[in-house]
Amino acid sequence: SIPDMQWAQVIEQKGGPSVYKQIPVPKPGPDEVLIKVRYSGVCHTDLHAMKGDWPLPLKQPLVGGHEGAGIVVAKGELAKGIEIGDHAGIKWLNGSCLACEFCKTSDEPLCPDAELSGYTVDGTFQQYAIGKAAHVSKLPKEVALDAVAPILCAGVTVYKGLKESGAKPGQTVAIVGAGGGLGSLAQQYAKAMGLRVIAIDGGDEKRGMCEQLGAEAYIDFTKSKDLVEDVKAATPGGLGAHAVLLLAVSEKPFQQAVEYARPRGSIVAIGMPANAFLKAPVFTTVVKMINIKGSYVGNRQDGVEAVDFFVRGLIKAPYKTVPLKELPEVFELMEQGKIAGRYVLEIPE
Ligand code: 8ID
Ligand code: ZN
Ligand code: ZN
Repeated sequence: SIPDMQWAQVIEQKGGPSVYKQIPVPKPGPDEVLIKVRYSGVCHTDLHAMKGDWPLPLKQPLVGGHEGAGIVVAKGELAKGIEIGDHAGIKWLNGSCLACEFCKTSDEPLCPDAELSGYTVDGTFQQYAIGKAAHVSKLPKEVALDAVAPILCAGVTVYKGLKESGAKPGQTVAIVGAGGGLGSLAQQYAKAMGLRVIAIDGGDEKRGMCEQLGAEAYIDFTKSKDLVEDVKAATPGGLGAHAVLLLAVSEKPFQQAVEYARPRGSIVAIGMPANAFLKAPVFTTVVKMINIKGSYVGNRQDGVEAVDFFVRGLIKAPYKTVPLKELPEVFELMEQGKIAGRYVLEIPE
């Protein structure tokens, strides 16, 4: 039976902190499902939401979280294609209008009426969370809910970003921020897609992890004397990377990537450091025919495909599990750039 009250992490005002407290259990609307969340990954976006450092208004008070995996326990009368008892995941895109031109052409993330989990609507850092039936990800019952949680944002996002990069099997992708949550999964998706990986991040713990995940080279941005030359030297023929995935939460790599991208290469901006700008010399961009673009989560089918890679056992990235009440400690480590891989919160039963 579904209780009236539940435990949640609640951000009461911009800047935080996130407070562990009891709040009412929400009721699903006609086109929604209620999911008993068992695990939720912690994405750096959740930290941006607590800080309120993006130019996008957010709900207050707010329950964060958008990598939630659990079990459907209630549904509205219009919720189709999903049943009580099914395993399901809530992603960043909690819902969209399904009627605008973007929704109709499988660009739901661009929907002007998109609802965002843990940002414009309450997310998955609570025992019971709501998602639109059309957008929740169905998960096979044999899949472990803790391990699959990070796929719901980090996995989908980097899989889509790699597709958007246009990199083909055998080509080289430089992953900037490779040691973080998105980066660790990006290395596994890249490998599964037949790409060669150069990992860029800082510190020896991340070096060890990246080497285990299959990176052919690890470049430590905190130690390299000439990062551009080091990245180029790690690519076949020294020509530069066919694709660069920018996942870091700092501005510098967004202004540097054009220097080590291969001629005709692509640069995909995914990380969203606050107040940062993409800047590239026009001359270099033109004469190298560089393609610079952004990539924002994925559509529903990208979600299906990203989960499918995971279900087939192709994606194995490290994560650590801690109880929901320890979210503030996770945010602290994240702020300091000290997390290799992902943290997953275990939600109390
Ligand atoms: O749809 C999207 N575009 C989307 C989806 C999900 C997340 C975008 N994001 C954004 C988040 O909001 C955040 O801004 O992607 C960014 C990365 O999220 P994350 O992977 O969850 O963050 P993390 O685990 O903290 O990893 C960041 C890594 O970047 C490294 C850090 O050491 C860390 O490992 N890093 C930094 I900060 N500066 C670096 C630099 N100069 C760097 N790595 C290389 N060079
Ligand atoms: Zn996210
Ligand atoms: Zn729409």
